[in-house]
Amino acid sequence: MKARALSRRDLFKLGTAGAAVLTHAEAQAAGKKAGPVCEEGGCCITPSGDFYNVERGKPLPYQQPIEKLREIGMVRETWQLEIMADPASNSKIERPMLRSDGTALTFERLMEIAKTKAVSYLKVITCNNLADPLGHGLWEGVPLRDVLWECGPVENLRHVWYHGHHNEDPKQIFKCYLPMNRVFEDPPGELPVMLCYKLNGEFLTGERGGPVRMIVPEAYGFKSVKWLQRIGFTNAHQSDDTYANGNNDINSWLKTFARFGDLPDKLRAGEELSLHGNAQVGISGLKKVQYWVRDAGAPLPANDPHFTTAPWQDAQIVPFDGSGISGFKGAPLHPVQFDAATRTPRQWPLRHTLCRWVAAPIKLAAGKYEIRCRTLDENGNAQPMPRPFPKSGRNNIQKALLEVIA
Ligand SMILES: Nc1nc2c(c(=O)[nH]1)N[C@H]1C(S)=C(S)[C@@H](COP(=O)(O)O)O[C@H]1N2
Ligand SMILES: [Mo]
Repeated sequence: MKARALSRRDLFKLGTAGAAVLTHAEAQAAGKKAGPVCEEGGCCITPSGDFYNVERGKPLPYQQPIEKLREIGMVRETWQLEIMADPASNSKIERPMLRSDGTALTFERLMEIAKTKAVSYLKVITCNNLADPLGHGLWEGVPLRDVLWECGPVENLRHVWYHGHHNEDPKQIFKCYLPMNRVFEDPPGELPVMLCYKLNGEFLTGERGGPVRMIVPEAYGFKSVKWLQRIGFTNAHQSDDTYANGNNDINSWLKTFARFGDLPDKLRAGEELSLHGNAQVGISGLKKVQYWVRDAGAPLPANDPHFTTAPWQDAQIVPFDGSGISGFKGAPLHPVQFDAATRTPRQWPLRHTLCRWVAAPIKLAAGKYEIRCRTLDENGNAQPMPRPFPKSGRNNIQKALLEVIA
């Protein structure tokens, strides 16, 4: 995995932020990746180029010359997706889609299917191994089931696996599995797994995983395989994702948690402090974001590692404001998330998205402070419950340090 550059927020969290570190606006002005920090509006839409990347591949497919990209099918004109019964399994399908006989799925054919089946929805991409979301946007694609159904599935079908372009080097493969039933049926209120070709109204760039990537709405980033190349129907009864290596929990749903945005690390007494940040809305929804300011010198509450008895204060979730989202215009918004008549979210925040929160300004006396933020999910459970284990996604209570100078 390629390490990403430390953002200002990372530094802030380490308590080392200084005047020389770029703010979000400065990062954008300097042409650096700005991540999904949202400084205005309720909806933290990340421009495609501002996403942090988590990617493997030597070379990375999108960094190759255009002739090579054409050759390996990593441009829309030459992209082909193969769908087959896993040769290592006894799955039966009637109509595989193969390169060898010219039946592989082309981008043109995908667009044909999209005319009647396309959907789009908001989703945050988060790596279970990183504290911050990588980016959030409106993804458009065709439900995977609509393409798999054309292959005529027959029997012995328990999972699908899929992988991206990997330089034909088995060591570089990045493979994922999904239960067949997850693909063919969405539980009530859930979004479809999709073959995705657009983000925020534009075709996917190579950096973002184009021509086509998988998007799995409720899952961590590793299920959303980029540079999609092949799908297999298998009778394997278990998932065997590449990401199962490294102790990752491959069955984890997105968790709910709050993060701070750009905050000062020093203030003068009498100056107002406006706490703000974003919150990831996981499978269990988001009821509240809360913060807690404490004197850094005072003892922490005894026998309460998750600070459940601390005097948490409520922050406010910023209402949805879609004014800046050009991709909404013609997008085939999914009815699970959006009202068809008003083309606005049915509620805010929505599950699997990133929202913005702010707290009423406060003034603090001179001293050193620790400031924490957390979420309460729709079930009323405070983060990091019910699953505080980092390998299924990080949802620790974030701590920031602040010095108020007399
Ligand atoms: N083909 C391929 N797809 C991939 C990966 C990869 O290395 N190769 N990384 C995965 C991981 S671990 C994450 S967290 C997300 C990151 O998506 P992003 O780079 O669009 O932010 O992509 C996923 N898809
Ligand atoms: Mo990841």
